[in-house]
Amino acid sequence: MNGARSLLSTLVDAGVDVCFANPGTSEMHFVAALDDVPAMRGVLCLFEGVVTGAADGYGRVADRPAATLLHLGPGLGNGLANLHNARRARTPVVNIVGDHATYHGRYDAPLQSDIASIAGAVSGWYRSSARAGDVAGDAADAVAAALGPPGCVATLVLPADSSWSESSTGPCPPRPRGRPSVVPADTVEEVAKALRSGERSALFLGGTAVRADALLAASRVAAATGAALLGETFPANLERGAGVPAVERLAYLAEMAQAQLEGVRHLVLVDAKAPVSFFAYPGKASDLVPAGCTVHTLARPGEDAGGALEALAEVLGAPPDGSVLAAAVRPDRPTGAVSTESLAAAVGATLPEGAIVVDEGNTSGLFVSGATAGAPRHDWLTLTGGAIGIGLPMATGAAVAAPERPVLCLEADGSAMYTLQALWSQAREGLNVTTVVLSNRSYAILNMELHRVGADAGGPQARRLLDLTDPDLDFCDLARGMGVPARRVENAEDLVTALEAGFAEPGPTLVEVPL
Ligand SMILES: Cc1ncc(C[n+]2csc(CCOP(=O)(O)OP(=O)(O)O)c2C)c(N)n1
Ligand SMILES: [Mg+2]
Repeated sequence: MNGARSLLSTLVDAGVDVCFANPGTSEMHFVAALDDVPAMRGVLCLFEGVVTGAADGYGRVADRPAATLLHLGPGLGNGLANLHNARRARTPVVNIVGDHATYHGRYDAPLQSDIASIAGAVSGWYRSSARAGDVAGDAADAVAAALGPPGCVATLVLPADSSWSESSTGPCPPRPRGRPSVVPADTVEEVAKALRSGERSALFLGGTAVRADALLAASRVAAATGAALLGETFPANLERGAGVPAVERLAYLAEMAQAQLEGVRHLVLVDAKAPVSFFAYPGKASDLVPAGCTVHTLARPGEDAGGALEALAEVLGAPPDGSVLAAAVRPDRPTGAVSTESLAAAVGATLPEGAIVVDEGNTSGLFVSGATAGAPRHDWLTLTGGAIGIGLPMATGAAVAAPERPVLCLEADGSAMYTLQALWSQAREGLNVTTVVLSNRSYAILNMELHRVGADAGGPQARRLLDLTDPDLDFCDLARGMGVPARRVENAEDLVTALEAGFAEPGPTLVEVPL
């Protein structure tokens, strides 16, 4: 057995059985070994940003890593933005980067580059397997590191000779799975004391604390103490909808976030960082914690946030059935023109039970969250790291992780164009993804930011850099060219029909919504 085969077997034994891949010559033995280890599903993606975004979406939904396969430094670099988003989401990813054979490096062949530096920007764990006999053990370590908790991008570099040479060891059994550490009772007591003070308080929830079980406990705490429930602006995977306690997300715009936090004297972080402004603006605050507010940390990443919230609820004497659940309410099916409001209502009226919503709708998607608050229970995946171009790949990975669940991808037009190739992988793999392209023909948010940062009003040259016309993008033609059926809708009735058809039919569809 060569190193590549020992790698694939080790990954599969550790529960990593999907590999999103864009291979090159140095990865050929890995590719060849896929036929020896059929339990590993290889999914070809036509750009590395699709590979890495799909691995992120898979990990957020499956709670275990997918593998990537990337081609040396340039392939890794192409995938970097979505690895950055995965790092922010604390998604487990086993990031495999092929490299030249160890002895070839000193010749400085054209594809030679500083892989360690590129990987360093996003990796919580990094190793290069110097010998074929090391590969399996390194792979088992990579899976354990990726899983954490907290999850991270674990980058394993696979030199071509480590891949093709005979392994002295064969596959390696999985490492014991790490457990989240228990939050000390003292910490819980200290937070309970702050919440009992009678001063205005809020729980600030992120990471694992926005999953349903943790939200149930958080809601008990809120009901017992009057504390507000606030969520991170961009959660990795927020469970929401009818029957789940609702959490208000902190607004993207700093002044709106400041209004939400105004008067809060105790801010309790639960698997979240203290809130900061997304960008700096001249003359405005970066730190959004209000003056006079004490920040308490109930659970850090890697700690058992759900368990800590339950312990807190117990210490506070909150009744077990004290959570407040979102009621089942849907907007009426909208009629008339398509607008950001009728788009939101159409999604709210049709979203099926168990759906996964991938939200890269940006400015046009603003109202969808409100319109789906009482829709049947669903997951909401967002742009954790602010690096656009994740939506279509993330939807691809989510659909591979949960083939029985419909995936809705709300995708702004500008962001769609970064990684549009994901549609081809969705068609090839027959994934049930309904992509709604929000075609406002603009980098709309940047038009707004131009003013907010205090830059000059923006003349024609500036506007030309923020505008997506001339020529217009035809998303239906683009989708069809990659094997995905598509239609453009001109009114809300057609949008409702298109969404229902998209959810019901297997395989991908794309709906272009001119806004
Ligand atoms: C990787 C990356 N490149 C560039 C940007 C800067 N950026 C932020 S929003 C945006 C345009 C968004 O346009 P679109 O996706 O159409 O959403 P809209 O603002 O129109 O709602 C750009 C280019 C970014 N956030 N990430
Ligand atoms: Mg746009």
